[in-house]
Amino acid sequence: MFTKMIGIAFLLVLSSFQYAFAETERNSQFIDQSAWYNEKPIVFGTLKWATSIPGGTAGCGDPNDTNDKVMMYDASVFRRIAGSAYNPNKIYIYGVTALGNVALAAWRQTMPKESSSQERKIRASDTLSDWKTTVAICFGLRAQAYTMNGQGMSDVVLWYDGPIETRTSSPLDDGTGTGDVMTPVSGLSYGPGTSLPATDPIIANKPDFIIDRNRLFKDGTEQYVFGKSDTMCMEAKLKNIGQGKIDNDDRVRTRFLLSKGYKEDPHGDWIGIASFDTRGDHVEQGESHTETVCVSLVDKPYIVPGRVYNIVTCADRTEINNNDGGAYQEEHESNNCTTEMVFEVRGSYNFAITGIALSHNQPNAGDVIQATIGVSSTVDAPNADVPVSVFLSLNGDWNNRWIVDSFSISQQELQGGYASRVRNIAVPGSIGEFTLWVCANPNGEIPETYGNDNCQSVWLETLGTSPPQPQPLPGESGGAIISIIQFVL
Ligand SMILES: [Ca+2]
Ligand SMILES: [Ca+2]
Ligand SMILES: [Ca+2]
Repeated sequence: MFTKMIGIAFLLVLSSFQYAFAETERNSQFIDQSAWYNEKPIVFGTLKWATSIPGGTAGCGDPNDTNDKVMMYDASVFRRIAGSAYNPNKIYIYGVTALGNVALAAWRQTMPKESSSQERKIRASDTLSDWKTTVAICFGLRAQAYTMNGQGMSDVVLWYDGPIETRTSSPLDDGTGTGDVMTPVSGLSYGPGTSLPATDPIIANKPDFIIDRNRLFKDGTEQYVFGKSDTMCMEAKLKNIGQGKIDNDDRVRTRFLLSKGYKEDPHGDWIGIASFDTRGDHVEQGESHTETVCVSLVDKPYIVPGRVYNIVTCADRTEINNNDGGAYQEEHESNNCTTEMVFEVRGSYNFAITGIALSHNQPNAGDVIQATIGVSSTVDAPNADVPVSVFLSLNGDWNNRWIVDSFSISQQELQGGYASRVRNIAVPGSIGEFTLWVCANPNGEIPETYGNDNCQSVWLETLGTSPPQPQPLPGESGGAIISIIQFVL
């Protein structure tokens, strides 16, 4: 059965595309894999059910096929920032982490072979040259199986390799220095900070410390996307560009100062995340000294998954706040800090239905019964409300289920890792044996680390010959089913 379903999904992929493409230039429905290097814009994708995409086949063919998913990428970001220089052949796909690379390689194996080259290429359902393109790439049953239901796909990005006409600060930040962005739409602004020119008058023949370069690393690779469980390494290149020096045994302190969002916070809100000291004889006139400091993000309670942060690195920074020029007078004090080094800390989420208890397993046809539903949230606390859907089907036939209730559990309710709800469910008006399914995050809108625990089911039999009319409960109106009890353990 499973093999047959895979075959069907695969054929649908084949039949839903046009095969004409140019010989010399890449067809704008193909996306090649290529390594991303920093400061090129990237776009993250979202895994959705193919049938949840309005108005289209969404790249997996049959709109009635409820088993296929698609990865959605907002490729219009590239067009907007590249302006008239935009070239869809400059869009590439890349796994930004090892897990992403594995998922991408597995996913690629499910793509049809091109007859000319016997090469497997990533096909998108929409042409990349459109102005408002959201690219959908099929994620059929085989891809789901190969990638453990999409594990790692949140680390597969599209990136743009062409010249950029305009570059602005993030539209998500108002520039007031209090930006706290929950969900960045792209990695456009992630990357290292740079040194700033001096703005104060020179005091001659003093040392002049600057941070010539600062970068972030994970496992020895420069990067700006981390998981909460990662170790983040901060590198700074301290340089003395002045005519003077400090004593050999004296030490100059460099601090990494953390803010929320894309822009530095008011300096009173800065958090010193790390620092290092450098001996004077390592930064004599013209010399530089590079140091790397690593921190475990798990140990930093102020780092919350699902958010963007930035680090400003400052030389001769004895105090986190009110530094007053630090320990040493320099030719310039105004050039000691870098611009913002922006990075994202990704959350890892897993939701599961932990139990379903029905008030009656054998109600009369047409009755309203109560279902008590337990939902768990493990790994990181969710940064969005978690949708839950309740389905019924005849005799456990998942493919012919219908939805009877849906609701959300707020992220606040799930902070403690578990929430429970009692829902009123109107059972079918006909007599028969049914299965009641409850699924958390049923459309995969929040990428999860594990997808095989999201649904549970219970058996339900309707009895009787003359079904009573469902009685509205207090607060119920228009036939809507409402929650009557909610609590968090
Ligand atoms: Ca300086
Ligand atoms: Ca100073
Ligand atoms: Ca799950």
